[in-house]
Amino acid sequence: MQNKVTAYIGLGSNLSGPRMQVSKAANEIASISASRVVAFSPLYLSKPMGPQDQDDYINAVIALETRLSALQLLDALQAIENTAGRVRKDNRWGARILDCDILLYGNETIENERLTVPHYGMKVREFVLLPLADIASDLLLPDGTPVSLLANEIDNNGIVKLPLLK
Ligand code: A4P
Ligand code: MG
Repeated sequence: MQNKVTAYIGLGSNLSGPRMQVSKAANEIASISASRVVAFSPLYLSKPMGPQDQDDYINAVIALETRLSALQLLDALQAIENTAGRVRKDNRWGARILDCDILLYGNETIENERLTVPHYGMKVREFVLLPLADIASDLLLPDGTPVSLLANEIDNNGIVKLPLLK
């Protein structure tokens, strides 16, 4: 088994009870083998990126310490998406029950048929940068860019941080 790596996972949902979907996904991520959740950001309510004829999204980011390889982690996340009832459609950026993206995998840059890490959109998405900065304010991307700098500079697009549920 390989060394421990901290991976950051972006969660998004805008169908079938998005808050519940994201909370349920967080619980399932907590039971991924050889892994441990080290932080779970607040939930955010964000305007849809892409087609506007869809509901707002719930987004959050989880930090996961893992001994799985990046591809093993992707398999585990896709199984969680499938269990949630995710149906893959051809409509780019369309509504979805659950999206689990690997934003970062340690300090690695990965480019293969199944994975692009850092996630290709993460530097320009407020619904990724704000929750990520909440749980990893000192983090640098593999190219050296501070997450806090990106989070401070991004247009917030009307995103709202939700209060923690009591
Ligand atoms: N893949 C490559 N790199 C990665 C990675 N780093 N993490 C591959 C996860 N998967 C990765 O993914 C398609 C393929 O990407 C996978 O089979 C995997 O091998 P998918 O989840 O089936 O497709 P997708 O998520 O619909 O595509 P895409 O382009 O990644 O969607 P996005 O870019 O994530 O956009 N608006 C708001 N407010 N909040 C959102 O969360 N999300 C989307 C989806 C649109 N608008 C949104 C939000
Ligand atoms: Mg995805």
